[in-house]
Amino acid sequence: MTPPMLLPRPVTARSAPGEFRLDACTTITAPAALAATAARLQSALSPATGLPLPVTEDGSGPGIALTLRPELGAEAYRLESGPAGVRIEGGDANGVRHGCQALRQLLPPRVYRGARIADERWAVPGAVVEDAPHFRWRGVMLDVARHFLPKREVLRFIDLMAMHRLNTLHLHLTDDQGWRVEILRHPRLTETGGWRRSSQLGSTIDDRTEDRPHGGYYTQDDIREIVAHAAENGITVVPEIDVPGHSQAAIAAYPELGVTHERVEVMTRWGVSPHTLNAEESTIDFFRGVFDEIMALFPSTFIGVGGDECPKDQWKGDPRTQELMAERGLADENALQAWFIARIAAHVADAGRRVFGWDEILEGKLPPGVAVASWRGMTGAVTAARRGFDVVSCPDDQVYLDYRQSEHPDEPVPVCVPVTLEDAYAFDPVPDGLTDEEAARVLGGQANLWTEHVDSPRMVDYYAFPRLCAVAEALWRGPGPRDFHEFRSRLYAAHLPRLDALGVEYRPATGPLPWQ
Ligand code: TNX
Repeated sequence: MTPPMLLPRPVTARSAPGEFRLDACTTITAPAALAATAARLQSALSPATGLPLPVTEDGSGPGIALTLRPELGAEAYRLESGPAGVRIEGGDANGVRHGCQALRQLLPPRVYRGARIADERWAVPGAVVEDAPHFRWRGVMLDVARHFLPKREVLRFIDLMAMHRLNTLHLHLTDDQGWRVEILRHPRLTETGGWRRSSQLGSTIDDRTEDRPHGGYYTQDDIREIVAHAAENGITVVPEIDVPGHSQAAIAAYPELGVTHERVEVMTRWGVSPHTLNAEESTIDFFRGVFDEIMALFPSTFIGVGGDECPKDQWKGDPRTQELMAERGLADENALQAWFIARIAAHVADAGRRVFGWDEILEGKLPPGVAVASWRGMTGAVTAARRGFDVVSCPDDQVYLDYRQSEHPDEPVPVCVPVTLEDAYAFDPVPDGLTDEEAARVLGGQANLWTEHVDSPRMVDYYAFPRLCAVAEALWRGPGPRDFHEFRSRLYAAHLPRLDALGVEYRPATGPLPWQ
C-alpha cells in the first residue's frame, strides 16, 4: 500500500488496514469548543459528497470524531482512520483544523468540487498520521496595493492557504500605486488614494503602457470579514501600512503629508516614487490615527509598518526637512528614516502590539519585540537575529512569487531572475552561521506575491501555484533532508488534481499558459 499522499508531507504517515466509507449515516462528533471547526469540516465535505454529515456533540457509532488533546502541542494533530471511523486529535483548535485538511486530502480529489459528484466512492483509506509544523510563521504576503484583489478573492486565497496549512497572511495594504483600506478619520485615503488613472502594465524589460484605470479598496466591514474568515481557518492577518516611502497614494489624497506639498496623482508607473512623507509632527499624528484604526481592525500581535525603499532625495533638497533634522539632532537622512520608523514603532508598541517591518528598519533604533522581514537575501535575517529581534525570512531569490517561474520565453512578464518550483522547495528560513539561540529567533518564513504584473485573480493563481505548495511544505517540515523529486511526483500525482477540482489556475508543469 502506498503511504497517504498528503501535502504538506506529514512528519509521519502510514497506511493502515481497511477504509472508512462515508454514507448518509456518517456524523461528525465534536465537543462544543470545536463546534465551529466541525461545521467547517461539514461544509468542506458536504457539497461534493452530497452527504449531510450532521455535527453532534455525542455521536455514537462510526463517524468522524474531533477532539482536543493539548499534550500534542500547538498546531499538532493526530489522525487515525479505519473501518471504525476517523479520529482527529489536535493539540489545539488549529491542530484539529490541520487534521481536517489532512482528512480532506485522504479522500478522492473530487471532494474539492463545489457540487455533488454522484459517481464517486467516498472512502477514507486506513491511515495513521502524526504531524506538527516546524515553524510557527508560515506565511504569504499579498500585495493588494499595486493591483486590488477583490474581497471574495482574498477569502478564497485564505481557503487555499488553509489547505496548505499556512497560518499567516501579510496584507500589503498601501503603496505608491494605491491605498486599499478604509480609514474613517481620513476618508480621502481611499476616495482619492484608492484609484489611479492608468496602469503601466509592462515590466522594466518590456514597458508597454496601457491606459487602463484601476482601483478598489476594502471597507472596514470587508476587513472585519476577511479577518474573521481567516481566524475561522486558523490564519492570522498581519496588516502593513508602508511608511515613510511607498506613500504616494496617501500624498495624492492629502498633499500636506508630502515633502513638497505639491498635488500629485496616485502613481501610475511601477518602481519607487520619489515622493516621501514629510517629518512634521502633524504627519506622525496623522499616521498614529491610521494605525489606531488598523489596530482596532486587526487583532494580530504584529502590525506592519513597511519601512522599505525610502528615497531620500526630497528630504535632502528640502530646507524645512533639514531644519527638522537639525532640531532633532539627526545627522543625516538615514537617521531621519530611522526616526520616523521609531516614532511609529513606539506608537504601535505603546498599544501593546509588536512591530513588523522590512529589513531596512534595522538601520535604526527599534523598540524590543520587533520582527524583521528579511527580503534582500538573508543578510537582514542574520543581523536581526544577532541583535535579538525575531525574524521572518522571505529572501527574494527563493520565495518572491512575482519572479518568473522559468526561463521559458512565454512566461508572462519575465520579472527578475527565475524562482523555480525547486528553488521554492529548497527554502530554509534559518540562515547559516547563527548560534542556536540566534537561530531560535527565526519565527519562520513567507512567500511574497508582489502584484505589479499580477493584475487579476487568474494571475494570482498562476504566480502563486504551485510554488506556494513547495513553500508551505518547506515551512511545515523545516530543515532536514527533503527530496524534491518525491515532492514533485506527489504534487503532480495527488495534489494538482485537488487544485484542478478547486479551479485553481496554477502554472502547468508543461509550461506557461498562453496568457498573452
Ligand atoms: C521590492 S520587497 C519591493 C516591492 C516590489 C518588489 C518587486 C520590498 C520590501 N519592496 O515594492 O513590489 O521589489 O519584486
